[in-house]
Amino acid sequence: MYTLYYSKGSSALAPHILALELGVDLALVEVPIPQGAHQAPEFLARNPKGRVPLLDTPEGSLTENPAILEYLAARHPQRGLLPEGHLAQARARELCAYLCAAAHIAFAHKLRGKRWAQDPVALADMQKYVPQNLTECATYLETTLPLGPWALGADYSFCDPYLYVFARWLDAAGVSIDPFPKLAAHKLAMLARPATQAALAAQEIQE
Ligand SMILES: N[C@@H](CCC(=O)N[C@@H](CS)C(=O)NCC(=O)O)C(=O)O
Repeated sequence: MYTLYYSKGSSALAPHILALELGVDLALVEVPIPQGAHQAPEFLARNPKGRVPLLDTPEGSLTENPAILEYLAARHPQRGLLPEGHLAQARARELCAYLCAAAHIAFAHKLRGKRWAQDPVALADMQKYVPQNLTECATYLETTLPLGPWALGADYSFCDPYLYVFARWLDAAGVSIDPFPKLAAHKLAMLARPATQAALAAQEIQE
C-alpha cells in the first residue's frame, strides 16, 4: 500500500500516473498548495521541504520525483517499467535529473520566483525568461531523446509520466508544443493511456 501526497496539477501527477500504470494499491492525500497546506505544521512534520510529491511506501517515506518514480518501477519489476541494463537505467536517471533540476526549476521561476528575488523588477525579469528557458528545454528534449514513441524509445518507462508533466509546464507557461512534433506526439500518446486519464480524473484536471 502506498500513500501519495499531492496537490492538484502539480508534479505529483507523474508518480500518480505511474502508480496507476503499475496497478499498485494507492491512497491519495490532497495537500492543496494554493491553500498553503504544504506549509501546515502537520505536513512539514512529514516533509520538512514543504513540497509534493511525498510518497509513503511500505519501507518508509520518499520525496523527489526522480527517486519516487524509479523506486516504484524498481519495486514492481514485473510491470517492466524499469529499463534493463546499467546504461539504460543511467539514461532514465539522466532524463529525470534534467526534468527535475533544469526544466522544473525553469518553470518554478514563473510562480515561485520569490525563492530567488523579492524586488518586483527582478521578479518580473525572471518571469519574462520562463517561456524562453522552457523552449530551450523542449528543444533539447526534442532533439536528443529517442521519443520513439516513448521517452527512451520503444518501451514505456517510469520517465514517461514525468515527460508528460513537462508538456504541461510548457502549456502553463504559454509555450506551444506544436514546434516539437515528437514531444507533441508523446503527450497525445500519454493522454491515450487509461492510467493517465484515471489520474487526471482523480485530480479533476481537464486537458
Ligand atoms: N525537486 C522536487 C520538487 C518538488 C516541488 O517543487 N513541488 C512543487 C509542486 S510541483 C511544490 O511542492 N511547490 C510548493 C512550493 O514551492 O512551495 C521534486 O521533483 O519532487
